[in-house]
Amino acid sequence: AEDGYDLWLRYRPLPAAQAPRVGAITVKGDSPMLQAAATELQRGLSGLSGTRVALAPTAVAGGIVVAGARDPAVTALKLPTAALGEEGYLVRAVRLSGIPVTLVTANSDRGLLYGSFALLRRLQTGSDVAETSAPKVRLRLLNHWDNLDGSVERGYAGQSLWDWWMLPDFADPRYTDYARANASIGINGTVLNNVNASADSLTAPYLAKAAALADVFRRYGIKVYLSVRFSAPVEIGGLKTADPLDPAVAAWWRAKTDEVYAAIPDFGGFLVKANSEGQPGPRDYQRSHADGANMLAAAIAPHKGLIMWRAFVYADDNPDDRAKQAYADFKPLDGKFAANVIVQVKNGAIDFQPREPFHPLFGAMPQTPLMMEFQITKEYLGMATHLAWLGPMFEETLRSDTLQKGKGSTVARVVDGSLHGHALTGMAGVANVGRDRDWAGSTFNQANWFAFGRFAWNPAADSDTVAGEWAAMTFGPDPALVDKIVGIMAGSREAVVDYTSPLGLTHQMATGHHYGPGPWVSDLKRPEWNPVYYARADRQGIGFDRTASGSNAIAQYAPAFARPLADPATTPARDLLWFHHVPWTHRMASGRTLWEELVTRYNAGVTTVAAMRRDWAALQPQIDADRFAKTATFLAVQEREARWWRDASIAYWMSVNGLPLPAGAAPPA
Ligand code: GCW
Repeated sequence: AEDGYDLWLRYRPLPAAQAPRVGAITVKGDSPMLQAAATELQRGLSGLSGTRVALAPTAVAGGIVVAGARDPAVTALKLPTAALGEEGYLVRAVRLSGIPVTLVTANSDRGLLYGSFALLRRLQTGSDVAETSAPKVRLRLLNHWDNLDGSVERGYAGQSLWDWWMLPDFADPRYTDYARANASIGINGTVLNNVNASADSLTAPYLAKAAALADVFRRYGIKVYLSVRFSAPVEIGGLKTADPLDPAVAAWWRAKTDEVYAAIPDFGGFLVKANSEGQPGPRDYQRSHADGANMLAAAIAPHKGLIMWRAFVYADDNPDDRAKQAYADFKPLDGKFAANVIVQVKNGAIDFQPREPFHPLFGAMPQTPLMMEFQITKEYLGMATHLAWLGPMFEETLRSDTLQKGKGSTVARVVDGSLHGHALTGMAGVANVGRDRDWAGSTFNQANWFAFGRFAWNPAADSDTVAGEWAAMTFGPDPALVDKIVGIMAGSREAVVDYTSPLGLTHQMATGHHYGPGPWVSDLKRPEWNPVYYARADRQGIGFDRTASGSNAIAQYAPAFARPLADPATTPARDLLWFHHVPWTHRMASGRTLWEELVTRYNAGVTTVAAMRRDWAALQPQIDADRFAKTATFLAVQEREARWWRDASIAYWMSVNGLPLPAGAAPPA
């Protein structure tokens, strides 16, 4: 039975006409990484062709050769390998010393591994094998919000993959499959533990466990990183303070960092959540985020390690508008961070909502490397059950033009470093994987993991293309089937926006677990925990005024970007209520009133999910029984809950505005 364990590395026999006919696989070199490449190619090609493909010491006509660009036979071909950099690859049909082969070449073993996976992907998707590619972003990392007790914060796919109890002695074979999946999409690092970090993760026993994981991941080109708790010197170091400017604190971190590197020589670095949601940080000692980051940066610099400092600050001294806080805290620190610090910024200024305008920090800190943080796990988008393909969300954010250096100053160009000339670049995705057989809680959630890797490799990637690749690898390369699956995926995130928080509404979900509607919630301790804080609905109107007459958050964007946002008429409808408080009678470009439009959007969300469900049902003959049934069940849940969201939200708005349900917009039963 298909249980989804294989993810997109599914390698089932292709139809005869498409099946690869490979003489043999020749991998020149025997480093652990090249052995991993050889094993993967053999497994993949044997699976896809339906016959066992042999490994051969020398090139065979019609075979596959994996060889570095400095191999004399490869050098003789004068291929454009210089442009591949350290991690890129080239796959091409060539004559190698006269023998016709498919060549995978690169400047490093890691590039050869990526090229091997790329070749398999091309075969799985029925594409021509020729491909030249290099990543545009240097750090392509998963962030696990995994706790040491095995629970996963905002995880919906079972317990943590990391069996801390059995580590370091027993390395579950699953760790290897995790590494294979990540390497296949170019992910080159993983932060093992939750940003709400336990200081214990830095104690000797846990460092040994992390080292055992690093030993498994290394041959797949994946470095290990840890989240650290800023007050660790107090909690596990016996110091009285964690003040970053206290020499004893700095000395403690230096010694601790040396200990980390003694256990894991190629350790990547630390990720820090400080002074946010109750976490300790430098502000506890009247020091700045830069003081904190730079102290850690100095400790790790001798090892060439990195500090990823999160800009998701959300502290008790929250100003008039939560959306403004990160910019207010970090913008003044531009240029003050050490060279091995990168500031990690969420895609939007609130918190991973179904839709947010891009975070105003992107493009606003030219002297500071900024990395993107996306959430792959669907905390606010229906967790495991709802089908929400995040490709369009990644694409929408990355293609947004900040206008900070004129037209074309896209978020993608901030993230890839080209806008302000930074070599230190990165993208982090909050992982959605756990111990479920299918890793991600649902088949379609696997697609979001895949998409994250593809967009981190190339922030200019195209969502539909990525969806097509994933669908072909996951369900087989029949173009008609792939088209239908891509069709189901394409509108799914917009549907979630529509049935939960249309037209720029945000943070309307129920308290704590964040599942299901809660627009009426108003009694939580902190104002910005309450949905009513975001919608600001009353008898006259709805929406959060972020123009000059309100919080003026729009002033945090480049003037050219902010200008149209000052007026509801020139604000995109999708962001209207994010930036404006408007009367229920406000006339939309569609000709409808805002109230009519809102109801129309809620209905559209439900209608789309119903259509997704019908389209999936029609695919039953083409999909294996188990994966078909689970998705069908989840889509039924999603349709029921889309109606719940819509009906509860509309009923609540009616209790506020006193308006009848718009004529002609009655929700379908
Ligand atoms: O989205 C919120 C989550 C918290 C999370 C926090 C963060 C890890 O609800 O669970 O904590 O963001 O990103 O730090």
